[in-house]
Amino acid sequence: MKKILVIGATGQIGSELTMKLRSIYGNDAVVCGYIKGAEPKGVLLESGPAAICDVTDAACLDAVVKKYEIDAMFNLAALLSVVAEGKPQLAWKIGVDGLWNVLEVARQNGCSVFTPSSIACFGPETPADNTPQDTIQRPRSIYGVTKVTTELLSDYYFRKYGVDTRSVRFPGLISYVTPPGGGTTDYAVDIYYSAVKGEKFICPIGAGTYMDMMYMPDALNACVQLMEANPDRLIHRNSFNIAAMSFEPNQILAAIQKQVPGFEMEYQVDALKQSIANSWPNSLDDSAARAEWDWKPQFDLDTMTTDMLKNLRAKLG
Ligand code: VAH
Repeated sequence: MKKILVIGATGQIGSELTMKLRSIYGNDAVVCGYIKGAEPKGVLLESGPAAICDVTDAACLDAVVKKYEIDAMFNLAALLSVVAEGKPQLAWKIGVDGLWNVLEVARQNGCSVFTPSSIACFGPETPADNTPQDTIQRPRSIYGVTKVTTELLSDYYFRKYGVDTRSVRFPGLISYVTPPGGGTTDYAVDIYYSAVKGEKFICPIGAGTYMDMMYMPDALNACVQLMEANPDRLIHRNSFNIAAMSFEPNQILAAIQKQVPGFEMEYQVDALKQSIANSWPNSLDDSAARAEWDWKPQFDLDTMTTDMLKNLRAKLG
């Protein structure tokens, strides 16, 4: 990768991925792609080039790719699971129609493409524990439906046109930098904010509900490592299971209480979030990613908790 476009660069993943890519490839090598109303600010704006880049506008996308001589695109444009349930057609328009534009522009301009999938691509018929790399995918959420389509369309463009498409199935991502935007796993970020603010946390996900989670630094490493992997080693492409930890709300509460004595939580289950979470796996088998491109997470629940609390205390003063 020499000249990179991050589409959705001001979102939860994009804002940190853009800065990580700039630290590796150089500030001017990474273009921050954004849409009106979600303009970059601060260091994201000041540290390198930025361009309006709406995945639903193929001509706009093509012009940006040509202007900056882009050879790799990270397509992070999507509505997350809870928001998507309220706007299913928009979720499809951004997630799938938008992907068609990204893949066509990539085909015409010789770009590689990373479009993340999610554990949301699985459904209740999928084996829930140690979910296999290759297994049934019958998601119940529209977000999951767009993610399965993302995987199939990205593999199609690789097989039919030779477009270098790669991706991972992200679990819930936890970060102190940019708050999450409307996902089922957002509780695992919000709980840290409550702990640092000294507030009781109201948990919308029921006790005993396991979901795969990952600290953002590991997720960002996965993006770069996979896109830099030797293509001859790749048996899979779209999309790799990756895993770091799996926990239920009482376990993240206990991990925080070890460092914030007296921190309390109360359950007020959100029916929509709970129904989505119930349809997702409890844990994933990520042996294919480990074998094909040496995936290995660095953070577990305790080390993530230490780092989250330290950085949130600094951020929130
Ligand atoms: C969501 N954070 O909750 C996203 C993610 C696996 C979860 O895709 O919708």
